[in-house]
Amino acid sequence: MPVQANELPAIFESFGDARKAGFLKMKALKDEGVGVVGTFCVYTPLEVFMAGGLVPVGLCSTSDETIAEAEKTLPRNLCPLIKASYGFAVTDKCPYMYFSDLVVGETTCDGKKKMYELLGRIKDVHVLNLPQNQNGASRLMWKEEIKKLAEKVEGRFGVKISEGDLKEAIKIKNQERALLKEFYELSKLTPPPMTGLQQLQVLFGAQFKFDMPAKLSELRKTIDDIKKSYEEGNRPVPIEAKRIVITGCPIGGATEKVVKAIEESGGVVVAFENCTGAKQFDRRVNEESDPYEALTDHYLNVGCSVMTPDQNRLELLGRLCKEFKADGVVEMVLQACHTYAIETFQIREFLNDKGVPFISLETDYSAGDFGQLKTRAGAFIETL
Ligand code: BJ8
Repeated sequence: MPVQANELPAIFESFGDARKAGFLKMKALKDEGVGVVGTFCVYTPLEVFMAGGLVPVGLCSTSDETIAEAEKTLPRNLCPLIKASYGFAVTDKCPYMYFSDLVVGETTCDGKKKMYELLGRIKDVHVLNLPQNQNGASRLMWKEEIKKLAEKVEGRFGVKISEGDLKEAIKIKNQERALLKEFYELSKLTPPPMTGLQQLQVLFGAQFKFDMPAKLSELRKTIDDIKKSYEEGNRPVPIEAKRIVITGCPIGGATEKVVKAIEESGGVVVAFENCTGAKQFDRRVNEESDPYEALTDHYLNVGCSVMTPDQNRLELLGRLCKEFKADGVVEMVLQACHTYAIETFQIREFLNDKGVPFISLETDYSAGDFGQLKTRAGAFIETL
């Protein structure tokens, strides 16, 4: 039986609309003279911008609208996230890119770092030199990169970033992490109190709410409302729905189709291991130690296939499968994403050992393969 996405609509509405509604709010912030920094990756230490009184915003594009334009410059056989992000920059169609005074990229995958060279011709781009592993020497290098970023921000925006400012920013960002974690952990319940699409609306939408105190209280209210509704007996998801954990490339916008395909085939997504979900909010930054040390440890330890080896992704995925009582794991790999596509082998092996069924689905930002995704997701769920 498909899960009901129409329960509790009001609770999720404001997050579902957040990306669009945020355009005007960002314009108002710009009019007030607030500096904006666009970012692409979960390795980027957002606290540095917050400490400088700036507003960070995620720029990863999630629609295929500008891919044709991007392909005039970039090769066709490239990850859609990279093509779309570049496409929105050259066409000026993404207000967040347009409003960004500084764009911060990172040397994660080869496609992104080469794209940033071209992006640097149209925007002020600063690239963080992200190490490829998480050992001691890499740690020293990453700490230097974070310090250099703070210097860049100070110079670019004429602000001073003290250790006290950083500590304050860490505290505030940790509050957001804790609330988002408390929110998605509601889906540990059987049946979960929300569909995966509803969970995704909040996780994805939260990044486009720029008034932090208002966002924190809205998240608190969302959690309390969901709990209350569940206690009153509302069950938007049937108990027999198969519990799925999603892993792989970032999900949102066009790739929501993968969640839809699962949830229209008798499954329910209970957790997102990827960058849209737990990978961002599972851990908190240490508030006691030196802020640069704390940020270095926190961000370098993000589990992503761009790291070699990538032990931390396995650790988080294994934990989520256990805690959310997963019946199966679905991986989404974006076309031409080599690091995730290769790592599929290790993920399958890891989950096989644990006895957790697994399927990997490759897709892009087009709508054309929805039928195929649904057939494959449906066949997988039938076996669970
Ligand atoms: S921490 S997942 S945001 S790198 S999908 S552009 S890897 S070819 S998005 Fe990512 Fe940071 Fe990792 Fe998260 Fe390249 Fe792959 Fe495209 Fe990717």
